[in-house]
Amino acid sequence: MGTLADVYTVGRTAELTGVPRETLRKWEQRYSVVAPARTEGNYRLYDDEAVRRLTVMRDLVDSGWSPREAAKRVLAEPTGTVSVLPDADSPLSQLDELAACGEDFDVVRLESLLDKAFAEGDLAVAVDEWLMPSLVRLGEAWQRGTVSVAGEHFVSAAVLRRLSQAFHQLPHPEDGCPRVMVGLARGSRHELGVMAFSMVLRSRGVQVTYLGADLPVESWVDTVRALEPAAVVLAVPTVEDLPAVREAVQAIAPRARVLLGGAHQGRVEGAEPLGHRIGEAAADLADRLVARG
Ligand code: B12
Repeated sequence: MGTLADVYTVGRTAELTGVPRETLRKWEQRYSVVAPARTEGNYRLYDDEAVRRLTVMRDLVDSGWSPREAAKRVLAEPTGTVSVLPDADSPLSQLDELAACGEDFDVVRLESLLDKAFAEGDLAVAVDEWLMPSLVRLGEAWQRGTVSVAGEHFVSAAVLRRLSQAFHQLPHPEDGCPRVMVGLARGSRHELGVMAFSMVLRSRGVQVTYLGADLPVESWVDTVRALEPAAVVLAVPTVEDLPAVREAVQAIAPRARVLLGGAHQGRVEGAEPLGHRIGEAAADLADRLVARG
């Protein structure tokens, strides 16, 4: 993150989330999913975190949840993850620790926190129950101003290092295993979700060709042609990523199956949404591909 987040009017928020204005007001008044600030003229102003929450809420409602249940889920854990955690002493139950490291720049504490979380057994559980909710808290701390831009970069860089290390250390899947290409569209830099997804996918016996952030559409197409993967996975972490992801999906879909993750995954036609739980989605895709292969 660089500068402070933008704010949006109710009309713009309706456009960004695909939720009609009336419904936005209802979700605020009945379920308190968001608490928009007001202008002097009493117009509502929504911030980026509100847009993200409303988008996750809309996805849950679209997939059959009642608004009441969806709101409870979004409020319990803003990522839409379930907050049933192992036990109080486990690092997995300490969701504010990661953000706290962004305040004191203590690299020893940060790296040992990451090591402990990933040593707790199932990688998919560590990602869904701890890493992703902790990253949301980090974003909120940045928005409140308790974590600086440098603090947020310090933490997210360490997370990327740790995920990359875990990925690297996993055994290579055998020849003939299904191959999946994973990365982000042009201009898109929120890499931690796709990297975590790649790590879990590889741990389940899939050959992952990880292409990283900010890949131009022409490179996606050329590489899909050359490698003929069983599937291609991208993410839509912010609303600003939508045009580039839509362009990439249109170009790739005639050649390969495209699947999407990230908060705004439900807003792209021609691709299959993977849901909001990275570990579960990766394990599920691996099962589907390995069973077929
Ligand atoms: C770390 C971080 C960064 C780092 C990223 C480092 C890296 N190497 O990845 C850096 C510093 C680069 C960064 C930059 C920016 N950031 Co930033 N960032 C974050 C932060 C704190 C965590 C991001 C993250 O990894 N989230 C992962 C999960 C937690 O997020 P998610 O997208 O909601 O996804 C959920 C699911 O869909 C699923 N999921 C995610 N990915 C995938 C992938 C697959 C395959 C699957 C199945 C599921 C899945 O997991 C999540 C949990 O359920 C978030 C806070 C937040 N709430 O996310 C802000 C946040 C995403 N950033 C934000 C902003 C505004 C920016 C900047 C525009 C700031 C600026 N002015 O420069 C730039 C844009 C960069 C760009 N061009 O893309 C906003 C985005 C709001 C919006 N517009 O939609 C957020 C939400 C902060 C906020 N609360 O306002 N950022």
